[in-house]
Amino acid sequence: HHRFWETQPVGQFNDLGDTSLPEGPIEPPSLLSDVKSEPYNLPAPYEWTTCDMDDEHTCTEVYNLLSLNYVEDDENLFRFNYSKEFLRWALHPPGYFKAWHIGVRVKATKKLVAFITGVPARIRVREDVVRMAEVNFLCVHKKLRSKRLAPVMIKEVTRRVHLENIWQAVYTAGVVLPTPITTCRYWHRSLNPKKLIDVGFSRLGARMTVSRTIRLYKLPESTVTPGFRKMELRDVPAVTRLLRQFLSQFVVAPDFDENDVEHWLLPLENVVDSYLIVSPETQEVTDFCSFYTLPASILNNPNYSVLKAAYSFYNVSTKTPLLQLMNDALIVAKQQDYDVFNALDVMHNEAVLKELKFGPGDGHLHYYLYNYRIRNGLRPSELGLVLL
Ligand code: YNC
Ligand code: MG
Repeated sequence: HHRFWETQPVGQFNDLGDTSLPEGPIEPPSLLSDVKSEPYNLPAPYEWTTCDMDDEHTCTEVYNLLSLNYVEDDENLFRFNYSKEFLRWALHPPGYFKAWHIGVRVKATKKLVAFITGVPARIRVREDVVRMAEVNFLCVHKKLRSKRLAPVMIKEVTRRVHLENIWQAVYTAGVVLPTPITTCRYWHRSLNPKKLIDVGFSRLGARMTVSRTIRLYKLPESTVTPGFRKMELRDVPAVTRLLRQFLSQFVVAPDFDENDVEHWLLPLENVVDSYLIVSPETQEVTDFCSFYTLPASILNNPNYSVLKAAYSFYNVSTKTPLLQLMNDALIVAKQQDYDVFNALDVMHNEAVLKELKFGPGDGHLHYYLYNYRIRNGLRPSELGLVLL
């Protein structure tokens, strides 16, 4: 039973398998003049705030809230530790709206205690390119949980999205809500197995020793594909063409233009990294791979405080096999001292994860659309979208 979600225009569990329901928007857009012009009411001790992430003090407040209260693993060993640079990047794509970066403060002390964000995106669902909000970073301070603050925050971000004449959204969560369009699994590739075992991220396999494990995950010192190099500004047009062509095969995928590619994929230190392969013969960009940097705080370990994790982002292989391309990504991640390389089983990833010595994680990542129905549900391999 979902007291809040049952009231929202999302696919409901009861509707699953009902082939009479059409695909597309669940509710038509309202008139903009009918969108509530005042924010939703918060419980009396709290007030809304719009977070200017360019403001160093505000950005630090958001960083502190998330670093202490955002997503943890099931065993509470790790907590996501998005960096300030990462948050600014994630929240400032082309055409972003500052009003969609929403905080809640305690009136009396001005302490920031909750947060939710949206950023605009064009998402293609089959043939239709739909303007959507990507909603992320929903967080309520640990001391204010289970007080039904989250539904108010979701309604408020929805209101502010509607004010921009946008009526759909996409989001991911580790919890099951009505109803996922697909459910993906994270896979993990050890780069620093000794540390991963020490901090409880992985366990020593049966009949394995630490030294055998280190040997198992050893990678070459340098990348193997000729023409493999970091992406530069001048590559934006070629990467955009390559990526658009590649993403066109998936049922749900972003509709990236050159501005989006420059923002989301041009390397930004400790935030996002992209590499490509230029054919030595034709000078064409033939292949592309990328990952973003999302460290995790290691909770209660005497020896280590941070796990440095890379997350596979978008990979396009046309000439170089995906296996070799992602192996080169692993090699550069290892050179840059990442402890682990994570990837979802989206796009074509599943086919290469096992051979690259990724192991399946526990826990799932569910993908959702707001106010857009997809009839049958998708396989992870039909999804061409990675959120942060
Ligand atoms: C969640 N993650 O089911 P029902 S992911 C959505 N996403 O409602 P309360 C969630 N809904 O079931 P708490 C959710 N988690 O009764 C819980 N809910 O209908 C639902 N954790 O509210 C839940 N960040 O305030 C229930 O719960 C209702 O105090 C209960 O707060 C929840 O960013 C939360 O995991 C998650 O900080 C804030 O537990 C809190 O527990 C917390 O009593 C740690 O809420 C951090 C964490 C979530 C990461 C993410 C994506 C969010 C998507 C939100 C939905 C967007 C919809 C589209 C809006 C734009 C539309 C347009 C156009
Ligand atoms: Mg609450």
